[in-house]
Amino acid sequence: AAPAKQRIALENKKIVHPVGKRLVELALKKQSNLIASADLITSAEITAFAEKVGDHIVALKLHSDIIQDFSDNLITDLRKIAREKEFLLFEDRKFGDIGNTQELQFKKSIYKISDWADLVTVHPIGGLESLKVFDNTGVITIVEMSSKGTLTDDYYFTKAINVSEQSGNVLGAVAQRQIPDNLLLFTPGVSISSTGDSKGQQYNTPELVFKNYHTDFMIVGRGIYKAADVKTAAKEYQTLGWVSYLQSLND
Ligand code: BMP
Repeated sequence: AAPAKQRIALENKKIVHPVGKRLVELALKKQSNLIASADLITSAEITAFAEKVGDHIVALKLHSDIIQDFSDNLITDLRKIAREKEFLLFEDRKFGDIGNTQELQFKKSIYKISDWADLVTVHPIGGLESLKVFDNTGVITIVEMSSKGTLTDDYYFTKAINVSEQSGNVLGAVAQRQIPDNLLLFTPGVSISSTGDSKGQQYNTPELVFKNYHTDFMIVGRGIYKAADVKTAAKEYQTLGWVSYLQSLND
């Protein structure tokens, strides 16, 4: 592979989307590039998790449609914790339809994602115009997946990046490689202790993703929420992520 270009520090990235700017601001203030994925299935578990990890993260990522007792109360509680502990709410919905359907899913479902999500993920498979419907919510496109055998090959990646750069709603992308500096890079598939699972997930270490991919934000799920001590694990990932980020500025 071609050598990675010099990393641009977060504060020097040309991010214009207000939610992207806020995320960068939070990262610098909290010295964290950690997004915790709360892939838990009850409201009680999710709010308890948010309380424990809140100080260490810049965003809490949810999959609303796995929550068995999802309600407006959960969102009220999470918004309060997010305000107190200063992190954003990130719905990993991975929209992937025509604009009109995405708009209905975004605004009209029982999850009312448009009411509360600062960030949402979208597969840009529906093309540029399908991304218009997300209003002021920050869109993060999935341009490459972390799982073994993903169909997001170089051809798809290049086209998906082009669409992302053209859309004013998109502030960043999910990928496992460096992307243009006008987009923030979000990288899941990060673990300190595991290399994968039995369902195709593949993990890299925080050191690798900051050094090799020049990621801006790492997304960690089981590495934190399955830990015996969730708060300590979050702090560990935060510190290792931030040190790795700073180190990558000098490489
Ligand atoms: P874990 O660290 O437990 O493997 O969780 C990773 C999280 O990131 C999951 O919520 C998954 O849906 C998400 N994710 C991913 O793993 N790979 C991708 O390419 C895109 C994702 O959103």
